[in-house]
Amino acid sequence: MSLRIAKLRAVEILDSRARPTLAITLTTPDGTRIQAGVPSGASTGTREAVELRDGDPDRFAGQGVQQAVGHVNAEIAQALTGRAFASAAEVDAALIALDGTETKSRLGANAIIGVSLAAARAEAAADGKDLWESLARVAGTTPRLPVPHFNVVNGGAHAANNLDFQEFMLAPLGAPSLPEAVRAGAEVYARLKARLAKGGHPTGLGDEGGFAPDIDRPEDVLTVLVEAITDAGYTPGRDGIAIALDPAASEFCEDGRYRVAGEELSADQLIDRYEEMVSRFPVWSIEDGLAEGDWDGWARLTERLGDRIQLMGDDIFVTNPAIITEAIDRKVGNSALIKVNQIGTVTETLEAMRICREAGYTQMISHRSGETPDAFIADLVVGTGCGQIKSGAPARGERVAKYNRLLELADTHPGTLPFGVGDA
Ligand code: 2PG
Ligand code: MG
Repeated sequence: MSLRIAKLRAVEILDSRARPTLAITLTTPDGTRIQAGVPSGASTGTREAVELRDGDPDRFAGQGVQQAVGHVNAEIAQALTGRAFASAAEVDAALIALDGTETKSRLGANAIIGVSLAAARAEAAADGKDLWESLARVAGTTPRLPVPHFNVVNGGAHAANNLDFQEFMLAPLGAPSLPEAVRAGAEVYARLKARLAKGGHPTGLGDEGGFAPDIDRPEDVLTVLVEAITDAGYTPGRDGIAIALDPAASEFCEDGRYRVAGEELSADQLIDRYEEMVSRFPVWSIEDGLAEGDWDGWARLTERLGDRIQLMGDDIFVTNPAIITEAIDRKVGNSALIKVNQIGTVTETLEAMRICREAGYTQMISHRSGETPDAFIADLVVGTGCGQIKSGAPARGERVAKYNRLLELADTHPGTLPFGVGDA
């Protein structure tokens, strides 16, 4: 296979939060146009690859991405066009070398990931394969349809309510198939809306399409969720619909103290609180239960709850192969959230996932709170067979684009793609 880029073009577009991001168009010598959209987070880890933002207060309050766009259209296009690459991994290596920084800050991780996503698609096209099949070949993995994790209640940095925990997700672990899992998510979402309205809570939405009620205690949200699951006719728990949390604790941690619903807790008090939640509610996974800098707290959390539930690192691991390796050594967490733009290339993303697989750490592919309709991550989760994805609520176009792509793959590959979380 030979991957050639005839033309590379970036445009400044808007993401789902009215903030600028990049759309990339890669044109191959035969005229095929391949596109990619770049996601962007709000509750970011401090060690993520660095997005390049213009900082010009007169445009988009400093959030413009004209410099990143300019880098794609000039320096990156110049370096990549007209060359024959043996693989998308070679394109990624060229991007990393061209940028020359540890954090992709010179050309911008947003510019680099956009080109990397397009290159992965170009590789699939050159091979005559679907993107998920091509990614499975590159990663050496067995494809599988994942359990979608629907973020139905939003708080923290994603909503203007009093809720400190950022995400409450429905995980239909017991669903017999992907379409049934999607149906379960949508049906509970509707019941939840009705329950919240009945309880006098506003049913406005947060950034990821989940409801943003003014409920401040996480336990009270969990109670309503269990009621909504039951209302919709499902069984709360791992045989039916379980719950996954992303407190995004870095956002409410200050000087080693955690502020939850007006209370100030130590890491150990918060761990006690999680233990109680896991006992009282069908919580099967907690992401970023403690802050990204609290490695000792994380180790204690893992010791206490690691054999009962999934303890997933997002802000703390930032999809970084070196950090994940350190975490495995220090017995921190047992699972990693995977976001392509946290590390900045598809190749490094696949490497982070390989390290997790070899250590028995589970993985969940994730969207960002700022999204485009690009459904790349749906193909990524299927190809890598890691069994879990989160893409927000079963509502809003940029969120359901991913779930709908999964539905399409389930329909076109009946019987050949297994469904479920699988093994680590
Ligand atoms: C998270 C993500 C995605 P953001 O914390 O897991 O839900 O949020 O993209 O804002 O970092
Ligand atoms: Mg997170």
